[in-house]
Amino acid sequence: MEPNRNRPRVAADGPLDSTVMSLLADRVELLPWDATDGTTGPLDGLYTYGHPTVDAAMLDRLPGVRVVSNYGVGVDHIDVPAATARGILVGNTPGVLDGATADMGFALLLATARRLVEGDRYARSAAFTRYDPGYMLGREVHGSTLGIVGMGRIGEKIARRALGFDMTVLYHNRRPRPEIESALDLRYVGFEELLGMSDFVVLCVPLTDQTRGLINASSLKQMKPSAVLVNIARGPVVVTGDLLDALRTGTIAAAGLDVTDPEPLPRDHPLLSLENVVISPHLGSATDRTRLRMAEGSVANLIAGLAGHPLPSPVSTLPPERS
Ligand code: 8YV
Repeated sequence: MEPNRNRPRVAADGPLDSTVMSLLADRVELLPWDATDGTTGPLDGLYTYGHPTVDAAMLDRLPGVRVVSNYGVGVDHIDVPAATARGILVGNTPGVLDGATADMGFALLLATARRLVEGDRYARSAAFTRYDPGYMLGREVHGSTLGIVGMGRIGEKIARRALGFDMTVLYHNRRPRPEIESALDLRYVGFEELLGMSDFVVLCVPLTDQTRGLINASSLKQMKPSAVLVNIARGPVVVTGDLLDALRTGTIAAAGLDVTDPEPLPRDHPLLSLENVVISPHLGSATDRTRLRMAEGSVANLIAGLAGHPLPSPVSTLPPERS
């Protein structure tokens, strides 16, 4: 069948957010992701939400694509240099989800420290017959030391929340950020120092070649046996098998994971049976208001890119001769 060329053709990975669907209706022809195989006609744009992979081979198959818009901030699934080299704009939605993601990081930190999910299971079970002052003792959050790995927008929001919990806050980042250190009472330390000193380690880094496998057997050994690891970044920042061993053997005390590798974990994965793990299904930005802003931002990027305009929120800009 001859493709309808009245509207730009965009392949989108589903299921799509209902706001995105309504904002795009009548403006683009939405096609299933399978259309990226190039056999059903040319495409003008791609719309993703944290996955699937957009690599150089796909872009070579689809020479008409002018823009790749991602619903979310992390673009580790997109080969941004390959897109840029082909004159394709890539857009994401930073800024709008920092507060919600930091809230989730803190929710996991508190839930893991105070054994909230384990307690919920116990409170619902037949085993709970009377209060016992000795059961389910958790870890104190207030007054403890928090180590934030990755001091971008989300890391900064985590630090602000930690102030309200009277925590000592250490951070490690590619570069120190002296401009916020005194305002937020933060201290920049080396990665290993952070691991050794922190009661809670929260991961807020993007997934890159440098951060893949950052938390592995050797880094876990440098943490306190009483420490809690919280991952709100990307699953592959942590080596899953090494984390499992560390949690089983008491190298660290507990983990709160909003992301895993793989995601989801296989249903029979041993991590899922550990009591000292709290896992959420990648809920970092999952609030109604944040989702609305992500939908609006990602659609604005897509429409701008299709029209040949600069993106309101570009991941990278094209060299002058291409833009
Ligand atoms: C999204 C995220 O939920 O923005 C990100 O990078 O991980 C989350 O906020 C994810 O991209 C799927 O939409």
